[in-house]
Amino acid sequence: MDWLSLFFLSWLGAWGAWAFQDPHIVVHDDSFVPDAVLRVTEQEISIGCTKRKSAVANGTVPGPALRFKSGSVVWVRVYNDMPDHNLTMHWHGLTMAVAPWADGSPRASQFEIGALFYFDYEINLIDIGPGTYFYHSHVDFQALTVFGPLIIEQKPGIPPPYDYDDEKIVMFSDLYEKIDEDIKKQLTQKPFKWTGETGALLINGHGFANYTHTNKDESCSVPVFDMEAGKTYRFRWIGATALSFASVGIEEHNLTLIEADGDWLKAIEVPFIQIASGQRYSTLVKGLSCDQIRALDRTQFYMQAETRDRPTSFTSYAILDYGTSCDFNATKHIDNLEPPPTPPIHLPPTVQGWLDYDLQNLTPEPDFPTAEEVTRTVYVNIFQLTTDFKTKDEHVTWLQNGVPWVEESVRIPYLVALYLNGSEFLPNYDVAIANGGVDPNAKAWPFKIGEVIEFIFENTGSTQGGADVHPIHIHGKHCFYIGSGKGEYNRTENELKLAAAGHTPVVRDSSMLYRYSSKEKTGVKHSWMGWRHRVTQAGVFMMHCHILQHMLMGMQQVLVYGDSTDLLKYPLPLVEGYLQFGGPVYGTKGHPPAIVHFFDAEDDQPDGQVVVTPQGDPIEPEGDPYKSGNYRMAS
Ligand SMILES: *[C@@H]1O[C@H](CO)[C@@H](O)[C@H](O)[C@H]1NC(C)=O
Ligand SMILES: *[C@@H]1O[C@H](CO)[C@@H](O)[C@H](O)[C@H]1NC(C)=O
Ligand SMILES: *[C@@H]1O[C@H](CO)[C@@H](O)[C@H](O)[C@H]1NC(C)=O
Ligand SMILES: *[C@@H]1O[C@H](CO)[C@@H](O)[C@H](O)[C@H]1NC(C)=O
Ligand SMILES: *[C@@H]1O[C@H](CO)[C@@H](O)[C@H](O)[C@H]1NC(C)=O
Ligand SMILES: *[C@@H]1O[C@H](CO)[C@@H](O)[C@H](O)[C@H]1NC(C)=O
Ligand SMILES: *[C@@H]1O[C@H](CO)[C@@H](O)[C@H](O)[C@H]1NC(C)=O
Ligand SMILES: [Cu+2]
Repeated sequence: MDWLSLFFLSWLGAWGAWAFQDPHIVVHDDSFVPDAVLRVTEQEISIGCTKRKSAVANGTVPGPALRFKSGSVVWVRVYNDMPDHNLTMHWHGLTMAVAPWADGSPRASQFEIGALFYFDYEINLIDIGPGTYFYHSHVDFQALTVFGPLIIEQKPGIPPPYDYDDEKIVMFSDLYEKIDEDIKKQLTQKPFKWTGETGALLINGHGFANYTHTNKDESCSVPVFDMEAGKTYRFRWIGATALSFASVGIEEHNLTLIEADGDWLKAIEVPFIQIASGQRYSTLVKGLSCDQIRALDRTQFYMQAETRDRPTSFTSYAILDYGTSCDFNATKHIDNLEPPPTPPIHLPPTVQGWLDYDLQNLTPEPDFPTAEEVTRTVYVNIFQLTTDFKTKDEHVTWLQNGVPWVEESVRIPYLVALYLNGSEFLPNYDVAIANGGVDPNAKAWPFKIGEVIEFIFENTGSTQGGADVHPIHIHGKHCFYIGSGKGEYNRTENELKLAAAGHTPVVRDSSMLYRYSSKEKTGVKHSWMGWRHRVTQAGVFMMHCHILQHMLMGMQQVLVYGDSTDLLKYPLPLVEGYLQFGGPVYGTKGHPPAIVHFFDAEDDQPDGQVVVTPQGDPIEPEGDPYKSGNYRMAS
């Protein structure tokens, strides 16, 4: 037994299991076994009949599904096996559950995982209920291809509130022929060049791209979902698209919505759903009976998905196949090697405000803030600015109250910078209040713990007189969705709608800012979407449009919750490993990471070698934490 283990044992003896309640550093040597591993590589892969050099998780699009049980603490090891690119993994919808530097939002809370490093993400599911989530890279345009389902399952022994026999995952994504680097360059350099429309609306990585087909392989097909007559299925729908907003329906089958963004819903039967990038739904799909199948003389049915609110609409398909489950051979048979010649179902155009005031959680969240309780309304004015239109210097950016944010906006992640130099790096609260909520120097949006916030996103006519749609996603706490509408937000009017609905608004992490036409006068408020929530937990979180192109063009916000006392709650010696790109918390060949276990106390004992629980004092912020200088920008 080496000295470290001896030290560890005596330390354990002295402190007992209680010692684990404090965060402590553990070296993740060979004795540490993560709950799941993802390896991200860059390779030439075939998607939707098209060969493309892509970043991929475990070699496939989508990456493998991760399944964890509600009530546990899990570790996911993510290897960046790409020699030339940074990486992070974001646990979409689960931010409040991840350790302080494990959300995967680059330069907001943490550094990227450098090339050929790996990072162990700690996810605390103790208080997270079962639901549908996904993981994706948050660097550059990588989320086009680096993503996969993340399913939180029921706690052992607790049945779900709805009965179903089996489940299917339907994950939507987009496709471009151009590689990520070119897309980023064209969107951010002068002159601006738009990516163009998606080349496909892929379902679980399958489909037929709108490109000259360069490759015929298994992905070049209509995906098939095997069904059994009379069984009820839970379909988990995941919007992992870069750009596409889709309407989806299934021939001869209705859908019963039972979950949105990880929370159970009161069941609502619908003929189709609309799903935007970042959103998730579950629906029950009741399998047809053998009598129905015989009467229809079919055992196969199309699922059809169509993109919306773009200049062109892309249609894609999947097949629900009952096979021989009825001992009946239909005379009609469809082939999955090509799409149907004509779309079999009619899906309506975008329904703006789809189910806005109808969705309700099965168990309403108890702390919905009423209009009277709101302490601050933050109007987020969203505006697309074009400069030097049609010249060699043309540049297009998305501004939130005049401020764009991209990864390159800052050199050091805010939460790292705060530890390095205390409150110098906090956005200035007074400056922000005077500027619609954002400190333009820090490029961040400060909030005090205890504030009750109403976010109103305002979609305004662009420089060129256009209006777009934006699926807004918030890391951190999910928000109460108070609705959306045309023109300007009118609280009086909306309160009447909420009252008429007669129930607590649904909780979401991704909601759609709709448009009502593609044209709008420059600067005119075209439409709005609203969220409310209480600021309870300190941290640095992101809020952004989930359209990857828009993100690269500046449509991201950094939210700083809490003052420096709230934020700097761990002693410096404990967290020093996070404060440097490629620092000790990042593993690489021959160097196992030495990383903080924040949540083990609530779960079983970890593997790995406990090194020491640093006993340093928390960092004392100097002076008034809100009156302290500006965040230094990247030079
Ligand atoms: C990903 O691939 C690695 C090996 O390359 C494997 O160990 C791991 O289990 C895979 N992850 C999942 C979730 O299947
Ligand atoms: C990776 O991230 C680090 C730290 O933010 C940054 O300095 C570096 O330029 C990035 N590398 C690439 C290839 O983007
Ligand atoms: C779907 O629901 C509609 C409206 O409730 C109903 O008219 C229709 O018969 C249902 N279709 C199926 C296949 O259940
Ligand atoms: C497919 O590509 C062609 C040629 O680039 C384009 O004209 C058409 O609009 C595209 N279709 C869709 C649905 O985007
Ligand atoms: C259906 O077709 C298969 C293969 O041709 C055949 O073996 C089977 O007997 C048929 N079943 C019925 C119920 O006709
Ligand atoms: C911290 O801030 C002070 C005052 O602005 C500056 O002089 C110093 O260099 C900073 N230190 C670090 C480590 O950034
Ligand atoms: C808001 O709506 C109320 C009720 O419809 C109306 O009386 C009021 O004039 C509206 N306010 C604005 C600023 O339009
Ligand atoms: Cu957007």
